[in-house]
Amino acid sequence: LHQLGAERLREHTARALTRARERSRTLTDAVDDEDLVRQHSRLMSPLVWDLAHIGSQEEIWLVRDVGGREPLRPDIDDLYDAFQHPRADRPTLPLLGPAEARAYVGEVRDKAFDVLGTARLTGSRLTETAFAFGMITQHEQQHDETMLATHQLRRGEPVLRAGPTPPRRAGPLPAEVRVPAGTFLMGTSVEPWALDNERPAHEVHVDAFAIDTLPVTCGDYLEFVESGGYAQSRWWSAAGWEYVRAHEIVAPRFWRREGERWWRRRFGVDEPVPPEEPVVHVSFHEAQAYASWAGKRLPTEPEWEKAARFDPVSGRSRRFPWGDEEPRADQANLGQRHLRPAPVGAYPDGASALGVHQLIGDVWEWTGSDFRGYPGFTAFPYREYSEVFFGPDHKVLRGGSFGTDIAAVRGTFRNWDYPIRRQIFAGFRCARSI
Ligand code: AVJ
Ligand code: FE
Repeated sequence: LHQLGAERLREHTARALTRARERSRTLTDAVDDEDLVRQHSRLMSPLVWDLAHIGSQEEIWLVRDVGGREPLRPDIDDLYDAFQHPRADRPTLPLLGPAEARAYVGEVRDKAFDVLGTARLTGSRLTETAFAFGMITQHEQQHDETMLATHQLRRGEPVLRAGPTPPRRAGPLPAEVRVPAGTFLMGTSVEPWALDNERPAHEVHVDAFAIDTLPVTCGDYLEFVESGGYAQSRWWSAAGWEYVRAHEIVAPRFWRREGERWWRRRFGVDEPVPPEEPVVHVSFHEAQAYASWAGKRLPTEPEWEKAARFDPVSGRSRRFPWGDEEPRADQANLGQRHLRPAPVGAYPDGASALGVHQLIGDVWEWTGSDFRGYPGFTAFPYREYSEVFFGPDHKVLRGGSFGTDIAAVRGTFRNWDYPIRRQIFAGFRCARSI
């Protein structure tokens, strides 16, 4: 984006915004109005809240802040401020109805395009490389992934459609990749749409480690389940053990045992647990317990990023595992193109320089690290994006899932959540020190 002229940058940005809106529309038009306003889980907002919240953030940042235009609906700022109302309370608020919410986001988008057409794309950090537009594009895509998770929690007939995933294409792969000790450049100071928590770039020393070539599969995970892993406290942290006991958790979310067989529900369809797919809908605690049962541990965040970005030949850190180019469909399972992770080995063209597969796409990967600011972190453009979440309460996830758009993931991208959360599209891979 740094290289694009202003006109090309405008076009690129407009296309990214439009793609996000098409996806929001798919997710919200797939269900009837009653379903849009219903709360499908106390962990989630009604879909109609997400939709108007997308518009509200766009109004605040693009229309008012960058564009300097008059507010459209200052009266609803508070309703759609995520910090004012916890998700569980959102259905009781006097929210915009489905028709009003659709009209509102459309009006905001018209104004935002007007601003994009006239804004100077240099000068301030918000307009440089159209950052504010990139931030809002990513914000909409993040909520689209959240809405996709709401769809997964919703009961009833399947309403979303997508093509089948590619089969395994890779030949036999080593179980793990060994990474020698040394420094690499972590984070970024140049990625145009990188968010504050990815910045700045900084040298990090990483001790020698080994990391799994592939994410942990359902088949792998089933061995842990069948060997009584959920009933043996020795694999679990104190907090993890307390959590699975208190909630009587015995398998990943959406799994169900019937006699000798395990089934899972996937967007309204019941199917046998697919042994070759990365396991998904596990909490950090479950990931950690599996890793200790396997004699390993979760990778730290620097280990994960080094495995993904470090090129041992040039010594550089790449934007993506495969290089600096945006993801292609044969490199990563992203963007809700498929409604599930692909089998392991499906994306040999997406492997990193070190030979690690499927780091981007398929499933978010829990790391062992707390969410914290990098050395030199400065909150931008608002403290509530990242900074207020720093600390031991949130664990970092990396790499994006099948439900993450290409605009909202890259080698430096950091996601975070509570260690008990399982409704997100999260899996993991293991690592160990050598
Ligand atoms: C980065 C996915 C943790 O959904 O809470 C959405 C993204 N921030 N609106 C979230 C976000 C504000 C955030 N995550
Ligand atoms: Fe938001």
